[in-house]
Amino acid sequence: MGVSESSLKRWCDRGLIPTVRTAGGHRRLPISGVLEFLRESKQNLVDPEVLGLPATSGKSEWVTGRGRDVLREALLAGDEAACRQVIFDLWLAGQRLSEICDRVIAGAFVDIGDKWACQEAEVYQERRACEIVIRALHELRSALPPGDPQFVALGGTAEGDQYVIPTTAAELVLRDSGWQAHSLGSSIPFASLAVAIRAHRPRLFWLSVSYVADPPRFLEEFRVLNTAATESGTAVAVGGFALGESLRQQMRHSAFCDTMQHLEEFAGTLRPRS
Ligand code: B12
Repeated sequence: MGVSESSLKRWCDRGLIPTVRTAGGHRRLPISGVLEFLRESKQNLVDPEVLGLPATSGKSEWVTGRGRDVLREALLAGDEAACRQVIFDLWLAGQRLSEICDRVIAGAFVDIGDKWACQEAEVYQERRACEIVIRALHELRSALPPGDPQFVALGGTAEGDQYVIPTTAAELVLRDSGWQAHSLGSSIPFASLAVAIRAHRPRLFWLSVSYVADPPRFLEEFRVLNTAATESGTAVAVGGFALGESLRQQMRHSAFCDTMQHLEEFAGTLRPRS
């Protein structure tokens, strides 16, 4: 952080940074607590590598709009360090993860998808971009606290839907709100999702829907999931760009959310933020 040892000790002793004392009396600082402090106090992280984080530009004045453009160009160029830098800079500057996912990451991918459709981007560039973002999201995950075991959330995508980024984003956004959230992954049969709900009885289940091959079959199988959720006292949130108006109208569910920010708000009604 580039501050003196005495300032750091003072902040620890005032409880601003969570501290664990070792048997020998040394202060030990969990990384998630240090990061939370940095985000709230708007302190700059001078040397992120010390915390095992990607190098940041040191800029805390990033705005999400510019972040989308910078991320898109870095993703297309395959510049992984620059991609991680944008995402981490925004996060350390105190942006909600939901906003980073909705406005920066999803925005950059809309642009990449459009370029692909216009043959201005190669398939390999799109696939590489997915790999890079997934790695960055996993890296962020390890920097977040594990979440409240009283509030477990599970989610994923249904069979045939190969999209990994949105379900990974939902996991992170819920973790950022204090949930113990786990993405089960992509392309999972509805029957198996129902088994997971019955086995773990989560408070919340999210289904991310980016691809539906056969809408009538999707609707029929979704009922299996819904029955398991009702019996387990699980709220269901569905979202994703493949859920058009007509599909939505035929789905009985607890909440339809368009964005990660909506998911965060809905989750907040089940678990008010302390
Ligand atoms: C990456 C990608 C792929 C990759 C995914 C790889 C992976 N491992 O994840 C792969 C290669 C699998 C793929 C395949 C296909 N793709 Co594709 N793909 C994309 C791309 C470029 C990005 C999608 C993405 O991950 N975005 C990032 C996430 C974070 O954003 P998001 O999905 O929009 O999610 C946001 C919201 O929808 C919402 N949300 C999403 N889920 C949920 C869930 C909940 C609970 C909540 C609350 C909110 C929420 O919040 C998110 C954040 O804001 C899009 C372009 C685009 N416009 O999005 C095309 C795009 C979606 N693909 C498209 C197509 C055509 C296909 C294929 C049919 C191509 C083909 N002919 O094979 C296949 C179908 C695959 C399948 N069976 O699933 C078209 C769809 C056109 C349409 N409207 O139908 C697009 C729009 C490209 C284009 N411009 O034409 N694709």
